[in-house]
Amino acid sequence: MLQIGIIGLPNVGKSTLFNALTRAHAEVSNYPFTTIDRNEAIVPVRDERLDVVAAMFHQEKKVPTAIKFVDIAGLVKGAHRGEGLGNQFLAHIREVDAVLHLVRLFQSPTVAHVEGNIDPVRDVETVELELMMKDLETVERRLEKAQRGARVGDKKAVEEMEILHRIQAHLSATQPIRTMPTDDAVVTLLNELFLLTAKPVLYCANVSEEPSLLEQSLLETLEAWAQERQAKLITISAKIAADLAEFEESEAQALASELGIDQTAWEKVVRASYELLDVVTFFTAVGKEAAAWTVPRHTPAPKAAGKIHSDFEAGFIRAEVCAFNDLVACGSWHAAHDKGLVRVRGKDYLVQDGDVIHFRFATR
Ligand SMILES: Nc1nc2c(ncn2[C@@H]2O[C@H](COP(=O)(O)OP(=O)(O)OP(=O)(O)O)[C@@H](O)[C@H]2O)c(=O)[nH]1
Ligand SMILES: [Mg+2]
Repeated sequence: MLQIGIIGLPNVGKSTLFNALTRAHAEVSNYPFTTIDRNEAIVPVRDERLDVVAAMFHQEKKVPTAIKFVDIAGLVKGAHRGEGLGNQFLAHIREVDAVLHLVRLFQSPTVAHVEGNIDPVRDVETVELELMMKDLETVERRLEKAQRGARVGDKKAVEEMEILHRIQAHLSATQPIRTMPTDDAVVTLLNELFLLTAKPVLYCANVSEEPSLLEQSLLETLEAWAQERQAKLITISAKIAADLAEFEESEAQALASELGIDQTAWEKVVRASYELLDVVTFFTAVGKEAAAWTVPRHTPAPKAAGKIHSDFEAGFIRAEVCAFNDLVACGSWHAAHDKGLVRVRGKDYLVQDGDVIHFRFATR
């Protein structure tokens, strides 16, 4: 399951957004460090294609894919040294697949800003710097270990030191790891280090219901900042989203369109996260169950089958695949089959978004 961690300075609306996305009821208040322990919630991803697949195969049960959101405690300057809530919770960031970095733009006299005023670029850089400092610490600790190895003639340790120095230099130049040029050796080591700034990031500006001119210009500055870094940035109003989440889904949708909101915060976040993580969705229809699955783009068919059951991967024989659009155009699997649109694919086939797949496998 995809895990997305919401990070940012205290009081920027992380728990508000978390509640809006998950319809959970995490504590929200106008003082910093309201969230101490992380909040977690799993939310199914609505995908109309799953409804179509289920109807086509007359399945009663629909199993959507899901995303786990984690609302993490606010980070302040000095967090890597234990300022604020200490640095324990930085570990929560290690466990997620992607980070949603929430930045405050909304103005409110009743909600204090830890730095005294609203300055989104300064704020993202403050948080990012803390994560880089923490990563530097992790790298330096590993470097000490490698140095001890190198001293006693361990050749692998010498090679590792060279790579660690490269990683260290990158961080020291205040560059997050996600922007580092990598080769196989770097990737192997990075996989062991679980660095915080290696995570893909979605920046999310939390804007006012009615932004002032000042706020709009601050947003433009942040947009330029993100663009320079080829980073993804979306804008939402956590407050509106949370208010809407208090209503039943259909009511919320009606209200959203009345307010002229064409895409809800949920839709924006999910779409942007899928793009960021470069994942695709495929469908299966077996027995009484239609299911949607999320895998990284270019996942080979046996590995995708393994998402369903490890036996499927081990015993993989072939995949019978029909593109969702072809299936809809033909009206049934049978008709698609007659038209040659159900294709038999082998173990090298890379799963595409929207594939409807019937796996054939041998049981042992
Ligand atoms: N006007 C306005 N207020 C907001 C918005 N989002 C959050 N708030 C308010 O800001 C305050 C802080 O919100 P939280 O969601 O608790 O913030 P947080 O980032 O989780 O804070 P910590 O857990 O302390 O790190 C609350 O009083 C919210 O009602 C927004 O979009 N607009
Ligand atoms: Mg909170």
